[in-house]
Amino acid sequence: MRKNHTLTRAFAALACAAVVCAALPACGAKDTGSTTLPERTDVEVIAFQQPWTSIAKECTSTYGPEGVAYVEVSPPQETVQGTQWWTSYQPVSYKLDSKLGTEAEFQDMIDECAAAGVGIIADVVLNHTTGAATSGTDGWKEGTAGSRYNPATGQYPAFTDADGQYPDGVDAKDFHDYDNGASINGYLDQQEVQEGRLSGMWDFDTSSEKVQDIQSGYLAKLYRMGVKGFRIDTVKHISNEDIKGIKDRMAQKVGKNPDDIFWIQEVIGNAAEASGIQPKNYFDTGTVTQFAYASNLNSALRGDVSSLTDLAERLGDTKRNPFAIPSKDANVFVTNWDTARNDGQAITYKDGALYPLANAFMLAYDYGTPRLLSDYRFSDHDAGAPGATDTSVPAVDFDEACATDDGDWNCQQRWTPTRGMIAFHNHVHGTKVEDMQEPTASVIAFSRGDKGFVAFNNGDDAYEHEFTTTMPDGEYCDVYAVQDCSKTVRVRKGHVHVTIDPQSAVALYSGATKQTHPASDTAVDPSTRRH
Ligand code: ARE
Repeated sequence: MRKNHTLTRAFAALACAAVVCAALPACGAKDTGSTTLPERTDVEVIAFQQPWTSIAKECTSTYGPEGVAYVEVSPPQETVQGTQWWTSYQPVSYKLDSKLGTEAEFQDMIDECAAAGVGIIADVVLNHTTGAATSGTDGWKEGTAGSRYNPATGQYPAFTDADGQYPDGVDAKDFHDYDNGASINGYLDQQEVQEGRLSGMWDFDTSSEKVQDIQSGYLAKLYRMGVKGFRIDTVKHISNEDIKGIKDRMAQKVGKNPDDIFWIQEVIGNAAEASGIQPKNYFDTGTVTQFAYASNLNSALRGDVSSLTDLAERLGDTKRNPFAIPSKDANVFVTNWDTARNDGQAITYKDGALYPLANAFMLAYDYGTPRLLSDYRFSDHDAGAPGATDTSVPAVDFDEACATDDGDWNCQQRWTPTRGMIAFHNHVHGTKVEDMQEPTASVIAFSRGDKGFVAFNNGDDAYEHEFTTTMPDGEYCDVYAVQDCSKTVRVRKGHVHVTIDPQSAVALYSGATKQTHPASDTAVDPSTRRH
């Protein structure tokens, strides 16, 4: 059912004004006429393993008012059954009936998020279906929507297309048969990576017209429902020609220019691997994930944060580094769900204060489009979302889940530094990073034109210093520390004198001043705690 957008929008604005505005700098920043919505650019949050009904509510109460542009949802199609999170990455049909909700709930989520100003990005898995069964697990099985499939023979009759052109779905002939169904053993041979089986999963022959038709039909359906973009899983395992073929067909089906379709491709760059599977092969079809960004932040935040001064040049300048990804093509993140679960690969919520600090750097700096992660807490790599069964994940009430510091969910989307830095990011958009300063190895500071200033300290001691800044004189809210402007910082004649707490930051922007926050002594809502 379509929601009344005007009403929902008005409600979001009201909620913003009544509940969070005193605490949320972005509120009131841009008057769009009848309603007041925050500034919004390109910030994306991954709502990992969250049911559609829960995301819809979070769009209205949090993502919309705080200025998030996109929420990336876990794969929405039918999958194998199982409590583990990674069952989402083993599709058995493109029916929108998964552990995370039904097609009707998916549609409602798209509509409710749109009403709050937030676009949905669907994570889509096109490279493969499920693990090929070993002798102990042979035979027909059922997916989360009850579709039958046979992982021993490669029969997946429910992969039909919307037009009824392929009523029998797919079978073994529709998959690559590299080396008699061998799994990928290394990444030096492009053909092996793109035609072999990833972790033993049946690998679609994405060069075939039939497969491209079925998959582009699935994407077109999502687009027509209102999905605003796609995160394409495992793109380095699909040739760039095949990816282009699928995207072009999908664009044709929805009557759009392929260049106008937001397309984020998961390509894990690694200079030691085959040249045909590197990120640069995919710049023509969309943005690519910049895993080097996560690993650079990981080492810098645990060591010398001052080493980040030339990060954009190191990672983005293709003349300097043949494996670089230009800023406009890069999708950046501190961690995703994979790196978060692989010990030591990234800074995660388990690293305490370093995690909001790393995310704040990403939102303050100017390289790539930023992606945050809303995850649950875990100790077991494979564990599904709290309460997950073989076929469903229970709805999450984030007001409740985020009320204390030790709940099941990390609630990153509600932390004070997250809210403040999203607003900062949206406000300084279009300005350059200037006046870089690194007075010690554990401190780095810069301005964003005349619109923002930020200083980071990853050391164990507080650091007091007078920095220079290109911001005009004024008394600004420290949006990293507080939501209610109870802590301010003065800029005088291009100088700003601050004390930065250990493993913390100071952040100010011209949209959040003492004047725009009259209720500076308002108590902060506990559900919006820091971390
Ligand atoms: C699960 C089980 C396996 C089992 C398989 C089939 O864990 O034991 O064999 O099912 O039954 C996720 C999980 C996997 C899970 C899979 C399917 O992480 O554990 O397998 O879902 O349920 C490579 C790819 C990259 C991929 C990573 C994980 O290149 O695309 O591996 N990332 C995406 C997603 C994952 C997801 C999948 C793909 C599968 O983000 O969440 O897997 O859809 C080097 C290379 C990288 C390589 C990396 C790890 O760094 O450069 O390219 O990444 O090593 O091998």
